[in-house]
Amino acid sequence: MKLYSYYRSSAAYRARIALNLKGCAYELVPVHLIRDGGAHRRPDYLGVNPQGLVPALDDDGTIVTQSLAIVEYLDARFPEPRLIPRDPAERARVQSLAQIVACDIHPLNNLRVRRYLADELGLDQDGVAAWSRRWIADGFRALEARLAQWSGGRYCYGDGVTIADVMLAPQVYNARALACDLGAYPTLVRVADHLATLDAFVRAAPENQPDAD
Ligand SMILES: N[C@@H](CCC(=O)N[C@@H](CS)C(=O)NCC(=O)O)C(=O)O
Repeated sequence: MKLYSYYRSSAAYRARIALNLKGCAYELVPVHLIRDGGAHRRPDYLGVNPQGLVPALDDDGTIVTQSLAIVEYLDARFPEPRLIPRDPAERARVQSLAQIVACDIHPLNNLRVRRYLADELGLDQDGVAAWSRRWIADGFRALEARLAQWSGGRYCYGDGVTIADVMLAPQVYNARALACDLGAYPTLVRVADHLATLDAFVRAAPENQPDAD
């Protein structure tokens, strides 16, 4: 398998965690999002993902884009450890946690949105950072309420790793990079701190990627 990835991309970080949890060997294909205007905008990469976003997974010719779809694909293809429970209620719960991050926090804060705020709407660096912190706080408030009900203390849901953890860890990493105040989210922080000790998560971290510069 090949994973098109950029070390600082939190969506690619999710795919790396899932691949590691599943014990998959994969070749990492770096796609630099900044240098020379961004390799993700070049025709060769648009042939892989017409959205021009990382990550993209190539499993022997089967291309999967969108990190949630990549995690679901890997979970179907390599069932252990199961990241999406079979039970309909549990499944819906972990998906709802995952989607708070992937659908409601992250899309407001990705590179192209931050560039639009800076380049076209004229926000300065502090303004762009304040924007990101605002939407992270919004999502984290809801996550904290849910985790306080559903977490066993080490994972988002119950006592095992799920797709919700795969989404949470990179988002907390980003929040810390943006100096967000996480004081109001003790359960979320406890879970994230535990996840950060796990081998699959450590190996997926931005600073441990071969393309980190
Ligand atoms: N919903 C997509 C989001 C992918 C995404 O936004 N990737 C970012 C990096 S985290 C990207 O490629 N950004 C390039 C850009 O915004 O120009 C997913 O979950 O895979």
